[in-house]
Amino acid sequence: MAYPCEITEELKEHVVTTAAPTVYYISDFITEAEEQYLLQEVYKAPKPKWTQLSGRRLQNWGGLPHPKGMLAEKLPDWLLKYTNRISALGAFAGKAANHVLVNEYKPGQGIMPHEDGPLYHPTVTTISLGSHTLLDFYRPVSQSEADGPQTEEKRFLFSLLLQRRSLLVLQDDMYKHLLHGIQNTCEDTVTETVVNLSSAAAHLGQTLTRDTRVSLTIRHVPKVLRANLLPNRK
Ligand SMILES: O=C(O)CCC(=O)C(=O)O
Repeated sequence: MAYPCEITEELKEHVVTTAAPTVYYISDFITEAEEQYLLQEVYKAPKPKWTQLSGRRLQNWGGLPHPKGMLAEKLPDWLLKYTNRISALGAFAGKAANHVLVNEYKPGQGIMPHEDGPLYHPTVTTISLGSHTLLDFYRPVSQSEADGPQTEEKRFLFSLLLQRRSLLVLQDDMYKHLLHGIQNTCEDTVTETVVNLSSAAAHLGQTLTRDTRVSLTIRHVPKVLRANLLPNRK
């Protein structure tokens, strides 16, 4: 199937101009019924499909990204419906998403600031299920000693409020230069550092209590090894 090589007009309507380039945020990208369906499918996966990390657990679908190439596995139909919908927005420059990371965060869990790195096409798209979260953005540690101590607090730039059922698309500087992370907290207070207040239908001073959140992080891994091209191991 052919996908648009450029971001479609439909997605362009959802650009967040108050963040660094480039963020698209679509509220209610999926319906409540679709959210329930996706959560059911995530929790139907057998126990060994989960990897337990110290602050969250995850499922990997599509293969394990690797510098030598990902040994690609077909995505299940319940994910393909949504990965194809996102590819059809032109998010992956004409390519189809072929990798999904499912993260589950209980209230009080998060993820350290990090970059997604060079194994992926430089776009990350995320569907949030079950709960909102605040995704925080940081500038990288400066190499210049003149900049003094590089605490996380000093490097913090702004946050995006991701409501349940929303789609987030990050590209360009947001993907390539900034780090993103989620605080280990049970509650979020909406302040002026949240730059997508209107599109996320939130207001200043609001306190949002976290529930269990499942995120589907949907990406395109360009370097892929096909199983039938691998050397025969006897
Ligand atoms: O859960 C999220 O929205 C962020 C996930 C993430 O940053 C990652 O999987 O690398």
